[in-house]
Amino acid sequence: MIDPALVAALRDARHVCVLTGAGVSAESGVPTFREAQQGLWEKYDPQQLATPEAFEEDPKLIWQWYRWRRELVAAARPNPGHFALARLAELVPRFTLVTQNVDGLHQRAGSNDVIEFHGNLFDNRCHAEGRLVEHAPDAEVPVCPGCGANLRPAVVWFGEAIPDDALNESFAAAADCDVFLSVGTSSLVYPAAGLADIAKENRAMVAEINPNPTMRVDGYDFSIVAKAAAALPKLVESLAA
Ligand code: BV8
Repeated sequence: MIDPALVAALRDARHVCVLTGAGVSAESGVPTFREAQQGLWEKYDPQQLATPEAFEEDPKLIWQWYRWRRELVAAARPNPGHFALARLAELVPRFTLVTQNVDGLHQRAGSNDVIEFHGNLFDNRCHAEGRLVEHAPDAEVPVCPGCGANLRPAVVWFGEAIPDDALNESFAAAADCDVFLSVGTSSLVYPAAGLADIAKENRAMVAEINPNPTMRVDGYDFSIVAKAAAALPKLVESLAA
């Protein structure tokens, strides 16, 4: 499953950068973005729900969707894929973990300094002022204690900019790393999907871990056609051996 040349590249690496997507949390029971719509949410397109327009049109509906996802994630546990990435950070001189996931499972598996490129499901932000609000009043649509505007989950919606720090730190890490791992992502959502290209342009070795190789894989150096919770522990074992 794991190409020895990839293990050798990881062993010689000064800096390893990893981008994860919904696939790394699939084995924790968190449906991927494409599979997310179950039950009463089946008839909704997540890319339509995860927009400021949808929130302004029907904040009650959008809050119901996020509460449903919060309950689902709160009941989930990190899987061996998450734990292997926390371990990998200890085995290389410099490690950067960028995630598109808003579930916080990397942190619960012990990963530090995770760059949450699309925000976090459990934090709240004032939709008008943009500032984080610690404790959201318990209401169908909680409002900002400061200005009275609606609060919303502190995630990045389609059409909204990636927070500057997350964007700049991720682009810098992709440009500086020797090995870039793209794990459990369909590589369709930008600018996250552009990080692997930046790594490639800067002569990093790029590997994809995905049971369904994406169309980008031809431009990569390694394609590990496997599930994250199977491949990542094997990769770390080989490196630690
Ligand atoms: C912006 C938070 C501009 C919310 C999310 C360039 C070209 C085309 C379009 C664009 C472009 N640039 C910008 C756009 C528009 C848009 C975009 O990319 N659209 C796409 C759909 C075409 N991008 C944006 O709108 C971004 N903002 O550009 O702003 C701007 C600039 C300045 C000022 C103002 C504005 C913001 C995008 C962020 C949206 N928010 N999430 C929430 O969660 O509610 S995106 C969300 O969907 C996730 O965070 C993630 O990023 C994405 C889902 O993708 P994946 O994680 O990859 O999951 P997916 O289900 O697709 O695939 C799962 C994969 O896992 C599969 O490949 C599967 O095979 C694999 N898998 C399954 N099981 C396993 C597995 N792998 C391993 N192990 C397993 N067991």
